[in-house]
Order: sequence, then structure tokens, then C-alpha cells
Amino acid sequence: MEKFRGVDYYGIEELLTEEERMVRDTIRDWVEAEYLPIVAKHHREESFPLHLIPKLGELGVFGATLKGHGSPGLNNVAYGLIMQELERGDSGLRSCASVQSALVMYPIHAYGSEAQKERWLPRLQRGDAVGCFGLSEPDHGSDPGSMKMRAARKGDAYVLNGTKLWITNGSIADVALVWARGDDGEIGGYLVEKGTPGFSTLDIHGKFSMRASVTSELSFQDCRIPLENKLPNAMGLRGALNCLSQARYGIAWGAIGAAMACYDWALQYAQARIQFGKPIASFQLVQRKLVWMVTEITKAQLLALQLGRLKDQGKVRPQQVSMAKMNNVSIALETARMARDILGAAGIVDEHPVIRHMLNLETVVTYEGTHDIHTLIVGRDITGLSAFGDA
Ligand code: TGC
Ligand code: FAD
Repeated sequence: MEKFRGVDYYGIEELLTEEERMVRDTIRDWVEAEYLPIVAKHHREESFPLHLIPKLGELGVFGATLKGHGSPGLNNVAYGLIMQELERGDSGLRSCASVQSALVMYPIHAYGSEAQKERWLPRLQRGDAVGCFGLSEPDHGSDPGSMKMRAARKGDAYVLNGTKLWITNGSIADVALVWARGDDGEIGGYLVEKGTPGFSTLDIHGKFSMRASVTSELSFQDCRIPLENKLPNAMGLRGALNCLSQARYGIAWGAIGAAMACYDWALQYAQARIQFGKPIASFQLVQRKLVWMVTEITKAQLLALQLGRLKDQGKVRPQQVSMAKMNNVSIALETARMARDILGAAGIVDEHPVIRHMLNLETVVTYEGTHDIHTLIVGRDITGLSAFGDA
């Protein structure tokens, strides 16, 4: 297959600033040179290329939109383009970066004490330390407000008890930001360092999706952490959900990267593959699939770009982020499935990236709020009526 040719049917390139294009091209070149040659191996071995984490730090990927503590303070469109390019590599690569940036650095930056910021932000930014975010539990995924995990105050410590499940970066993290209910019934965020007695992790194996990403269970059994490890300004479930809005924003862009990879690959394959004496790209049914893909990718690009511009102006609402996450992941998954189909039998082997993206996107459509949960968030917004049972 030829080099990736980019997907820009509507001249969206012209809507980007020079800096945004430069950031995108830097990450695109790096992914091509350093990541794509090794991703299939890591996918087969069910491992994450840990050695690339400091390199991602050097490239300025972690906490790219934050200001201070070593972060460059890029705008949200540039950040989105970084997520797009990482996910054109693999959803697992984008996941590692978005958890670190949006779910660990962002909350420490937004809700942390000065000491917490100084201790963690520069190291996380450089990729000298890794973070993870524990919200989901075995019995509470879509409904984190019902979480069981407890943080009880005992003298000069909080004592954590509970389990978090499906945690990206879990066992490789130096610091886990976990959400637990305190004595007052309020949900809060707590920083737990690797090696703290009573804290253990177990990796989840046998995944058919996100194989090149670490997913773990976190267990807390009478795990004592100092009082100063609680995020002082994260109030209630709202604090956790606000972090999700940051991460969902990145996913809305990231999914476009996976979709572009699949579309471009399928198009090139269809132009080269001969059946009945003609390239399969000449058949109307194949063209229909390719046209659907490029149309949906173009719509997703415009949705993400306007979302980013609104975010940069401080005007974005969480429900708008939900719409973009819901739509862009859904069309990316459908694009990957169609691309897999166009490749025929070749579509099932990892010599081609398509099935890897397709399987990854089954996770992306589920995590950070499932497709249906985002549908209901937008539904509640437009009707004023909640499907979740609250007023
Ligand atoms: P609800 O009453 O809706 O909200 C409670 C309070 O939070 C506020 N809020 C938000 N604030 C900021 N951003 C958002 N996205 C927000 N959504 C809600 C809300 O205004 C309210 O504030 P206040 O002041 O009135 O208290 O709470 P609910 O319990 O009814 O929530 C329902 C629901 C479904 C919307 C919510 O719980 C939800 O989003 N569920 C999905 C769970 C989820 O997305 N989990 C993701 C876990 S992390 C993950 O998957 C990482 S994957 C790795 C990677 O990113 O790569
Ligand atoms: P459930 O909530 O049990 O949902 C099952 C089905 O029921 C879904 O189809 C859902 O849409 C539907 N459903 C639920 N409620 C409703 C309703 N009210 N109306 C209609 N349908 C409904 N979590 C973290 O905290 N941190 C992480 O780093 C993290 N990383 C992840 C990595 C991977 C690879 C995966 C797979 C998951 C990860 N998650 C993480 C967990 C993820 O956020 C949850 O899986 C997700 O929120 C859904 O929860 P659940 O799996 O328990 O499904």
C-alpha cells in the first residue's frame, strides 16, 4: 500500500492555522516512523510499547493544552489533531495519551493543590511518570454515581476500600486518580501512588479489542493515603464527569484518525484489487461504501473542528461533546467494518491495519460513556426529560 494520503474532501486544511498544521504533521510523521512499524507486534503480544512514553512527552503530547508546569498551552484544535494522528496509529496509543492528559493531568491542574501540581504535572508532562483514572467499578459502569468505593477518614489518613475495573494504564501507572465516596457521602478524587500498601493491580487478558493497551483492575484493601492526597477542589460526581468531557473531546477527534486510516487503506486496496477483470473500486456497490465513508469522515471533521473552536472560546457544553463522541465513534466503527468488508479475506489479517482498528473501536464506542448513554445525554438536553430516572 502507498503512504497514507490524508483525507480532506472539503478543504478543511485551509481552516487550520499554520501552528495547528505543524503540530499535526509532527505527530503524523512520528507515528509513521516510530509507531506503525511496531504496532502489529504489540497487538499480537497484547502489550504497550512503554519505551515510547518519554518520547511522547518530548513531543509535547501530554497535557498539551495546559498552561504552566512544563505544558505548552496549545489550543484545543491542535490537541484534537494530536489525538487524531495518534489514533490513526492505534486507539491504544491515543488512549494512553488521553488518559494521561485529560483524565490525570487535567484534574490535577483543575482541582489539585499547588503541592500536587508540583509533584505530578512536570513528571507526567515529560512522560517520566504515568497516570491512570479509576472511575468504573465491576457493578457500576454507565452509572458511576452509584459507586461503592469508599474513602473513610481515619486520623491523619484516608482509608480506601473498593475495586475499580477496566482501567487503562492501570498496572503501568505511577499514580492512580481514583474516585470514591467520603464519610459525608460526597464523591471525591484521591491520588494513590504505586506501591502504597493495600493497593494492587491485575491486568485483564484475553481482550480482542485494545490489545496494544494495558487494561487493569485496581484493588484497594484498607489502603491508607495521606490527607493531602485528596484533590481539594474536585466536588462531587461533577468533578469526575468534567474530566470525562475533556477526554470525550479528544476521542471525538481520535476516532476520525482511525476512520481515515481505514478509509484510505480500503480505497487504495479497492483501486488495486482486480476482480472480473476490473478494479473492485469500479463496482457501484464498492463505490457506494467508499462514498459513505468519505462523506461521514468529512462531516465528523467539521463537527470536531467547530467543537474545538467553541472549546477555545470557552463556549462548549458537555452535551455538545457527547454528540461529537457519539457520532464520530459510531461512523468510525461503521467505516472500519465497511473497510474490512472491502478487503475481503485480506481484511481479517493484521498485515492490514483495518481489523485492528475495527476491534479497537468496539471499545471506543463503549468507554467514556457508551453510544446509547451519549444518545440519552443529548436526548435529555433537547427534550428537558431525563431517561436516567432523575428529574
Ligand atoms: P448527572 O445528574 O447527570 O450529573 C451530576 C453532576 O455532574 C454534572 N455533569 C457534568 N459536568 C461536566 N461535564 C459533564 N460531562 C457532566 N455531566 C454531568 C451535572 O451538571 C451535575 O452537576 P450538579 O452540580 O447538578 O451536581 O448525574 P447522573 O448520575 O444522572 O449521570 C448520568 C450520566 C449517564 C450522564 C453519567 O453518569 C455518565 O456520563 N455516565 C457514563 C460513565 C462514563 O463515561 N464513564 C467513563 C469512565 S472513564 C473511561 O472510560 C476512560 S476510557 C480511557 C480513554 O479515555 O481512553
Ligand atoms: P454497562 O454500564 O453495564 O452497560 C451495558 C449496556 O447497557 C450498554 O449497552 C449500555 O449502553 C446499556 N445501558 C446502561 N445504562 C443504560 C440506560 N440508562 N439506558 C439505556 N441503556 C443503558 N473506566 C475508567 O474508569 N477508567 C478507564 O481508564 C477505563 N478504560 C477502559 C478501557 C477499556 C478497554 C474498556 C473496555 C473500558 C474502560 N473503562 C474505563 C470502562 C468504561 O468506561 C465502561 O466500560 C463504560 O462506561 C460502560 O460501563 P459497563 O462496561 O459497566 O457497561
